[in-house]
Amino acid sequence: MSQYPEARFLSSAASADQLVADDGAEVAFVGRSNAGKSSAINTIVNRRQFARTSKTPGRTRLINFFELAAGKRLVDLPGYGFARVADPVRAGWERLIGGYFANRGSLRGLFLIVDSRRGLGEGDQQLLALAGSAGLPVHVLLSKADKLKRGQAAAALRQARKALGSQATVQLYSALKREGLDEARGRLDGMLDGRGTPEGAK
Ligand SMILES: Nc1nc2c(ncn2[C@@H]2O[C@H](COP(=O)(O)OP(=O)(O)O)[C@@H](O)[C@H]2O)c(=O)[nH]1
Ligand SMILES: [Mg+2]
Repeated sequence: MSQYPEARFLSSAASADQLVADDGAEVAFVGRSNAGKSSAINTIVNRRQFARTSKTPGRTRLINFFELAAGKRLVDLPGYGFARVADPVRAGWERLIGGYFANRGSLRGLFLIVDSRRGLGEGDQQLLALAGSAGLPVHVLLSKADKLKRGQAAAALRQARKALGSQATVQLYSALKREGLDEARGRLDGMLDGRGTPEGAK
């Protein structure tokens, strides 16, 4: 699977007019603050500090664009669900992300990062609804799976699959143990190459 050795940071956007040119194909990573999004990006792209990991959740409020290869981008969206973020900031988030989902021609799909110990939260459900309205395929990474015992992890996967139904594909993922990498990379490449949802993936 691709590891994108030429991957590089492009730019950050704080508003819709700062997005990079809407051509080629891109996949956006999104999730609750602290879910493990930056860690997932770093392992999938195989760079230690590509997207920064943070112990201060909710700090990054920007859309960060990375070029993986010519005409292929990975987009790191700001996290949500952080209690200390004030309401006006939250409203700005919804406007920025909602507008981006609805109007971005090059956006092929979303990776939704969900802490496997917490399961799908309210913010995740809202995100899934936004993605559904925009007709975007979603792949869920149940992150930090190394923190669960094998049986618990299997139960978390079953439960998420049931809750998601046909809204998204889902897998277990551990950035720490580098588990689930091949499946995640395969799904990322599939979205970027326009192969859609793999048969029997749900
Ligand atoms: N045990 C474990 N910890 C993880 C994993 N992924 C992320 N973390 C930790 O969870 C915290 C938040 O991770 P980060 O990637 O910054 O989350 P983000 O806010 O969603 O970008 C950090 O302390 C990470 O070290 C994982 O797979 N296993
Ligand atoms: Mg992060």
